[in-house]
Amino acid sequence: MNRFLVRCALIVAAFCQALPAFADKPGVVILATGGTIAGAGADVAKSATYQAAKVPVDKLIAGIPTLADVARVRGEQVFQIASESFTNEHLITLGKRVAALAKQADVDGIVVTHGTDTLEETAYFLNLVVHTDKPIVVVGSMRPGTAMSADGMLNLSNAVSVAASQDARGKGVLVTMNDELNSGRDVSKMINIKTEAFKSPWGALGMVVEGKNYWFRLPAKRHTVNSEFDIEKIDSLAPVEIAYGYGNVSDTAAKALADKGAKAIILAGTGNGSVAARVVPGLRDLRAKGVQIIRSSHVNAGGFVIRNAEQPDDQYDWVVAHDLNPQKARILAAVAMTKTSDSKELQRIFWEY
Ligand code: DAS
Repeated sequence: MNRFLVRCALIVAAFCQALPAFADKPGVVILATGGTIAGAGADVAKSATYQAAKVPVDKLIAGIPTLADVARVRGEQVFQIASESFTNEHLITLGKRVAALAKQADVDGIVVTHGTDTLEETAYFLNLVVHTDKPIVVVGSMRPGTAMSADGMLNLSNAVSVAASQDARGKGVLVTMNDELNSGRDVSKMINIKTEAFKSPWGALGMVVEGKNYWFRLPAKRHTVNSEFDIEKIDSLAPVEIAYGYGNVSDTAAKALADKGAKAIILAGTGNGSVAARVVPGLRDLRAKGVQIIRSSHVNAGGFVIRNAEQPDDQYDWVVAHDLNPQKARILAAVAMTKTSDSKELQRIFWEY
């Protein structure tokens, strides 16, 4: 009997000895949604041929034992989909879960694992609607974990260390890919085949190297706790669609989207967000019927669309998306139009966010 009691005492002592270290560590929740970071392929030599959204979150966590050195980590499988299949409803569900977790005292940071195709949209959406200064880090990977030189393990490890860090608080939603710290507002996927796929037109905020954050700049636009939009008061997003601009374009797509109920059309325009002269009358008809027309640019490194440059926006009562690419402009318009349909208010919002 004595030997049994001694063994119990030793176990309790060991647990108490380890407890402060474990209890002292920040709490990080990983919300998994799918994508390549959860992808699996049949061949270690295949980094582009695989199936996304296969590996469950607990397996992702188990695959990186060192996470426990940084934080008390637990996972939730919110979705298991390729991110090209995200919908507005997915955004709302995810946003509400992030906001609820951010309120919990035992949660110090949140990581969202996500496909890379629409990662930039989700990151921007969370940046706009989740009221917390705790780190929220969105992360994906360009290669599945089954491939040589897979990038997901380090990307996820970096995301957890950033989410667990004090100095990442109050910087808005962050994206950690390829050792960089990018703003969820600015970053977008610039190419679909390199591990260095994500770039911010105005530069990364910093780097994360061996678990340490190195900051070089801070976000300038409103986000998270300074946002006028709150996911707790949003149950659906306004229907906003995108019409692509190119040589020989007509107003067919914009009109068809409006006929299907779009409350705003984002013009993925050429160059300065330019609009072909033959398309303007049809767009002005849509504006007269109450549809918002928002000019963005589909130039690759990010547009810079300002009012009344090549289009008389004041005369047409159109809005400009400034430096937001079309897919991010859609997110902002879809959120903003849950509160206003006034074009001047929308323009203020596009300047501020
Ligand atoms: N289909 C892509 C996606 O889920 C895979 C990826 O790159 O994550 O976004």
